[in-house]
Amino acid sequence: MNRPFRLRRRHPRRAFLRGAAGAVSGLALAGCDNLSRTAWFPKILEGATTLNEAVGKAIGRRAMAQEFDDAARSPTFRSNGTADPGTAQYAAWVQSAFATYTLDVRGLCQAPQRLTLAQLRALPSRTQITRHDCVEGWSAIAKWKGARLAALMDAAKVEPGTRYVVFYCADPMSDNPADLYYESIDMDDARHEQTILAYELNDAPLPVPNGAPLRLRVERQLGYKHAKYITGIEFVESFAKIGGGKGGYWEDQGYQWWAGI
Ligand SMILES: Nc1nc2c(c(=O)[nH]1)N[C@H]1C(S)=C(S)[C@@H](COP(=O)(O)O)O[C@H]1N2
Ligand SMILES: [Mo]
Repeated sequence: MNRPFRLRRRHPRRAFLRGAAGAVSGLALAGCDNLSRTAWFPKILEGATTLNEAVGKAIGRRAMAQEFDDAARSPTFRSNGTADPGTAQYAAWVQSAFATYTLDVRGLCQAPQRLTLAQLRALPSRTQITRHDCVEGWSAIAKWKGARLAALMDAAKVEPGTRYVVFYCADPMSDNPADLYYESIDMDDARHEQTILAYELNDAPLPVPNGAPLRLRVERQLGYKHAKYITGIEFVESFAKIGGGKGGYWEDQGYQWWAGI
């Protein structure tokens, strides 16, 4: 657990428990600090998440997240986590207004891609007004436009053995420049109608604090699954050998991989 203090403060343990507990929140929150010291409490948490996953699957993974009309949009959409990757490479992309940026698409596919932002904008797109829910206890409604991930997968000719899509990000999470934010989702979420690689927020190019030039919207999942500053996408059958092996930066710190809402 080599994570910087600033990040620990933004994701306090208590807020994580509150988000992850979901089904047991009524029971658990009153005595959260005491309960978390007992041996059985983490098992309950685990059980609740597994139950959520089972319920999610029973309801149907294709079900749509709620969409809203323009009037429901929040006055602003805040930034959370990294607000600027702060690397020389990223600064150079900003300098070029992302004309020099490319997205690297690789892994289990017959047609690996290297796409410019213009090429990403030319892919079949979707626009949606949805609510973002962060485990820290805030939500906001905004309009997103982006390339459908399913369209990109078709262009790349993803192999049948693919089980997960991994998203590699530009922002280092510690002093180690190789310790980059990353995330992963399964095929149900990857091919979901509302899963897009967003390049616009509220009718404007995606701002730097919200993940410019490209961030994931995976509307059936909590905020930390929505990778910002995406530089690479990989199709894999397992994420066991990627990063800490748990499928995402926060998952490697103990968050659940499944964050369905
Ligand atoms: N690359 C990267 N992606 C990220 C994060 C981050 O720190 N780095 N934070 C996550 C979290 S916890 C949330 S709630 C959302 C916040 O998106 P926003 O900054 O547009 O509000 O991005 C997610 N994706
Ligand atoms: Mo979050």
